[in-house]
Amino acid sequence: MRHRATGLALLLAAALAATAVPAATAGSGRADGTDHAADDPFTADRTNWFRQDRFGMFIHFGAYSNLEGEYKRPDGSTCRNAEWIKRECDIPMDEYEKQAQNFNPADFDAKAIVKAAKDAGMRYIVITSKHHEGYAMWPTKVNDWNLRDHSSFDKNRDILAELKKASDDAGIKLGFYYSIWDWHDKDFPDPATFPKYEKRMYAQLKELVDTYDPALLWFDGEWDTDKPHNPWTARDGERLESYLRGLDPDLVINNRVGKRRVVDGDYGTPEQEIPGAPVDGQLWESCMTLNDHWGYARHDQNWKSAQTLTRNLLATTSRSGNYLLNVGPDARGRVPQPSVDRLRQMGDWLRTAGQGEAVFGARYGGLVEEPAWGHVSRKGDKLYAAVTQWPATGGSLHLKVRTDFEVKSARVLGSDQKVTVTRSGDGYDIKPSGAATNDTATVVELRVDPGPTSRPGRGKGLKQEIFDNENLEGAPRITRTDATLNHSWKYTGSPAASIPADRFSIRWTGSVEPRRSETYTLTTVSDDMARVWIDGKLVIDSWTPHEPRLDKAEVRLTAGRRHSIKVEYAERTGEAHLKLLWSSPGQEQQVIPRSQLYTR
Ligand code: FHN
Repeated sequence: MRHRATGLALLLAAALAATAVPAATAGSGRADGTDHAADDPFTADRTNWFRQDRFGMFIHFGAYSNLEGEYKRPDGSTCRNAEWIKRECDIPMDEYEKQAQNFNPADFDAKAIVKAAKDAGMRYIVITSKHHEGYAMWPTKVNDWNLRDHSSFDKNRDILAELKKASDDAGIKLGFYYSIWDWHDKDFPDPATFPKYEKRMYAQLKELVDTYDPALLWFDGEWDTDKPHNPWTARDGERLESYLRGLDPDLVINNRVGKRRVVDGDYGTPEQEIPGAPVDGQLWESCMTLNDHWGYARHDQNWKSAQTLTRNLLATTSRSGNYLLNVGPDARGRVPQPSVDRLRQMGDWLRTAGQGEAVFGARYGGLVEEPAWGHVSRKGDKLYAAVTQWPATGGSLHLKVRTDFEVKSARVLGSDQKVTVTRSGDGYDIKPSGAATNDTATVVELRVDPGPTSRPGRGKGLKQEIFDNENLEGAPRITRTDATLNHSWKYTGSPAASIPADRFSIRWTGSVEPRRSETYTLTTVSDDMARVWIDGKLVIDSWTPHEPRLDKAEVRLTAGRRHSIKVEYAERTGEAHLKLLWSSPGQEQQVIPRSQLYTR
């Protein structure tokens, strides 16, 4: 846990941070030997809360909220939008600033908001600290375009501090959304002056980290766009991510810190959609609105039903994702009652008969294919089949297996009805004897024996040979043991101080020992080139130079047996990344751990 700056320390920190010079503007020197892959987000203690909590509240709240989704143009016409209203309704900046001067969210009640989140079963909150409009929702020292200095709000209040205290008191994690894209800062659009904006952005982020100790930073506004032009690059993202990890190594950071790619940050951020299967190569979180707008829009009463929202949460969990569901407080800071009502209904379902076990701490079912009649998540030796289409009387539910496992027992949460489970064709038939318990999803809990998993190995890693050329030519410059293939050298890093950031190559050799006998999916995340052999067979061939990308192969492995492995990698110029992950029906996705890798 980080210390929290107060008073004078905060002022000093802001002054120091304002002079913080992002590495790039300090010269283009290469930091050879730097590897930005601090850990494996799939297994790191740092990300454990994120992988267990599954369900969070997004809050879009800013000066745009003061307009409540509607702007009357001088010609008398009405323009509707929410957090994009300034841009989409072409509101002149001076007029936008004038309306913000009247902003007074006096009814913002952090305790009530945190209660609404808890009532929903939400475990973390992410609030917009600064959206594209550039308006800071905390008393930043960096400029006066903020809720303290430019509003009619009580100048003794700090809503982020109020939310931080309420969240801490309730045992809920707090994160901040921060938009890189800034419509207000005059230095933003021009690449020549962008570094001045960047310094201010770094200073603001340091204020947020030092003052409120957030668990997570949710970046946005990273994409190539105009009006105003957005100069942000992947290299800018590398610098920012590195700076933030230096401020707080515990931070969880999303992939929009860079350019929303599999190599940026800790997790992917699909928006208004739920991926149809587990996402390869990165953790992920789907963010979604309750109606059709992120910011408050008085006219938008198109609320999703609690049934839909709860089923979305079940779908997300069953694919090892998180669900970040948004509320947009109005001009007075109040969360709309239809939002509060739906969130409470979701929480009621989660609290009933232990149905929340299918979500909290649960993940991709793995052992079975996802059925058409619902979603299957796994937690230890339990599978939770959340049934959204209950069978007709006498009917059964079929589960297609992905590996051999045994069902030891089955029960319906919240009902004492008998459930029979029988082997049938390519899987199991689940036959309940009674009715569904509710109209959202009835959960059948299956206690399973997932089959033999051998003890962790005693491996120390693979033999690694590093060449100071891109063709694996000549004698290796460095030969050593590499514990895991989990590397993000990015633009400025390299495998060792003696190896330049460009034009190097690596060969890893040895053996890999699986803990289960089943079909494994090997996944590489690479830039520029990579290829993998297992037992002498080329299974991944991505030997054409490429941007960061994923490649996968399925290989049958036998528990306890050491399968020979060879991995080759080459970096030409630009970014450099190489990760090797595996997953199987009984093994959740992770960077292949050191214990299962041997130098011979
Ligand atoms: O432009 C923003 C939008 O206003 C909202 O904040 C969403 C939420 O993730 N993100 C951007 C659109 O992708």
